[in-house]
Amino acid sequence: MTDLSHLRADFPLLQREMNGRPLVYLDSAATTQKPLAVLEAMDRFYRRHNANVHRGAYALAQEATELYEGARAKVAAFVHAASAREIVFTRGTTSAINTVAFGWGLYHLRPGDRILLTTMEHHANVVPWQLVCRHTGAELIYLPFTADYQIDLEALPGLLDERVKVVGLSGMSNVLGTMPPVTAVAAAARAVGALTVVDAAQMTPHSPTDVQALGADFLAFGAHKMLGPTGIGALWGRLELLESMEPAEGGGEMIRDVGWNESTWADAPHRFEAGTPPIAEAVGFGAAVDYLSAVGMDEVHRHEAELTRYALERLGEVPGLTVYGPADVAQRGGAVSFTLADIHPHDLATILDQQGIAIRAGHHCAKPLHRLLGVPATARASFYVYNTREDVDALLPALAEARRLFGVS
Ligand code: 7TS
Repeated sequence: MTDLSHLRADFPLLQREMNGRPLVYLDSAATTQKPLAVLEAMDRFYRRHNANVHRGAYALAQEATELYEGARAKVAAFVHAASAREIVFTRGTTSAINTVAFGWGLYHLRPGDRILLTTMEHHANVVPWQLVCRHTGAELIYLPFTADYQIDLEALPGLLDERVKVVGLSGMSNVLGTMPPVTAVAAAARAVGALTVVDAAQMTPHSPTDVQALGADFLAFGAHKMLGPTGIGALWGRLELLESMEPAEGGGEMIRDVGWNESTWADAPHRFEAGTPPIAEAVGFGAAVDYLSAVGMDEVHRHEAELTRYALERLGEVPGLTVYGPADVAQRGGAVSFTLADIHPHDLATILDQQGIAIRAGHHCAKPLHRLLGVPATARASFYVYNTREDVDALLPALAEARRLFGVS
């Protein structure tokens, strides 16, 4: 097994105890813990370099601007963007998708147009499109998934025709762990003239991302699911598309000129960054991608795949436990959702919490998907670089305790 256990020492929070037990953190799909390198970079920024960006003529403001723009270059390199200008800093994945929906969708969609999403999308890749449909008269259609929780590629040609203007899909489902063939879907979308928007909230943190090879048009992701701070994320977009888009938010920093009634916009990406941006957070984001690059994204992926395989194996030993997601580890990532007999997932999470284990329970912001699964909620364990086999092992006695308490035979 790839041994990344030495990394744990970099994460102060993982040294904590919870309910008298060493903390076992299995909720990285919700947010990841932060290494010292990120905490220190942000601390150093506020202690030594804090000033507003893009405005000051003085040296300190230039330092802050260089750090902010330097972080953009790091994030661009991390996803292999052709230029740092293709990276828009946003509040997170959600606001990155909204930037596309309200900057492109609102201006280009018309009645009769369609937006094709998958049935496993997070609300962040559903609701912005619903809002845009209300304004434009476009309609949503959905690509189903198969019995093995793969997107149904056989159904794709029947749904994807010239009426479809946008295809939106997540690079990895936060519930099922499914990793759809994004490159193939983007190519099919391109063939009918549709743009592809990839919700990479759960993709970019977990394996190497190459936006140029992917063939999509937009990619949305957030720092906090990849060791960085909350409050910042990125939208990657093809430069010519970004340059043709309208800003979804107006204010300072995003203009070229402002008159009493009309204004003109700055070039991309600043056109989409109205107001004072999250500067320290950008610095933290840059430190996070440096950290992940030093570990190596291939290594990160291998580690998680091994841990996921092990988790599926161990969870398979628990009577009455159902996993929702592909059985084949090659086709899925490290978010493992499950139910245990008829124990409510919230009860499960509470019992595990008493053992110091943090898992998520609920609909994970994917209500339509849970309706299809036929359950109102699932419990979910999710993994990242700092997790170990021991973390997975800790689940077993805790789940046995839940079965005992609820009298599951
Ligand atoms: N898309 C996917 C696939 C996600 O998993 C999430 C967050 C988002 C979008 C939204 O990201 P945000 O940072 O803008 O909120 N997913 C989860 C989760 O699974 N549990 O908590 C947040």
